[in-house]
Amino acid sequence: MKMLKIKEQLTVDLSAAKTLEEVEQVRVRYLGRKGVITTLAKNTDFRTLSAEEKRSFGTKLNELKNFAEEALAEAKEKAAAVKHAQKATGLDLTLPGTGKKLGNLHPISLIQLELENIFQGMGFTVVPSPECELEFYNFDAVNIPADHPAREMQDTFWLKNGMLMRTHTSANQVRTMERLGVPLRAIFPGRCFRNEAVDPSHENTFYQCEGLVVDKDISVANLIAVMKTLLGEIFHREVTVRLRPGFFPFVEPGFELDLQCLICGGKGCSTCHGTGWIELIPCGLVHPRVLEYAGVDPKEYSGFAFGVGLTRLAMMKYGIPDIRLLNAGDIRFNEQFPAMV
Ligand code: FA5
Repeated sequence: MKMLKIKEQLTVDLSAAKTLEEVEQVRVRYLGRKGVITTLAKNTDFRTLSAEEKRSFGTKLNELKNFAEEALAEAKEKAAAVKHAQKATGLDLTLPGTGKKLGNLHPISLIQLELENIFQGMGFTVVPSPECELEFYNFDAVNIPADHPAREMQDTFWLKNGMLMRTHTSANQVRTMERLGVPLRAIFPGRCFRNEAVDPSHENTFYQCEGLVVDKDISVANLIAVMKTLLGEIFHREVTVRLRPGFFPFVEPGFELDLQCLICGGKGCSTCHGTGWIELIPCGLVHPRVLEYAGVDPKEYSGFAFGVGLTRLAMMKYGIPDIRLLNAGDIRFNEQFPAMV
């Protein structure tokens, strides 16, 4: 075997040797009395070599020996460290896998990825947004001043430094306009927090996906077209929705888009509180004052915004009757959803 080949083969053999015993076997194979490197000189016919070739052979052989000794010492050290860790923790990292499949995506992640895909198809940018917010962006910038009754409906968790856990993804509206400028088409999905009683459809920690479009001549017709596309793509079937007036200080006019409950088919159940409807997507045209807060001229630009209840959307899509199942961390629940791809 040529020296280069020996070097390559030694490297391969050592990478497969995980235990101290296996490393020792490799040492014997290469540097033992009858080892490949040891016998290299014996098997070479020096009579056929010139003085220069003999010198070169000697240098290369020494280099190979040094390489082998260093590589073996390193492998031995690694194997000893694994053995030590194994002893200390009882964990054997060299054991083969159990053959079990990889984990599943949580239904919220699944629905979020699906939504991102749909909106990206409509030219929206997916914008990351902070969960811990300044009071200004969560409330004042979306036209909810300190004395506004809407603040009471969204009580939250306050931090000692005066910041808060955001109550809605609308907190990112003005931030996004400031960052990206207008015109813009963006969604910002994420976690929200509210200090409220938990029941089958309310959690203190839940997900929303905000959408914001600002451009010239935006109207309610644009908003309805986007909502229709969204629901058609999400449910792949006929669903019944209703649009009714809704009040939010940061939109004018404002609407509530409700979905007929898919758990009970509209008859009334604990998920929909007996009403047959689930409040799913509050929406409306961006209030001029919000545009002004972001430094956008409302005479030139208009826009629409919506806040999809991502958690409730997942419940409707996958037939999950109780919101508490989503945060329970029960692996048997997660395993019912499509595996990770
Ligand atoms: C808002 O949070 C507004 N920011 C939405 C909005 C955005 C309106 C843009 C207009 C324009 P609301 O408080 O209704 O609105 O919450 C929106 C959705 O979040 C609800 O329809 C519901 O699906 C979901 N949601 C609200 N509170 C909870 C909760 N405690 N648990 C689970 N989902 C909730």
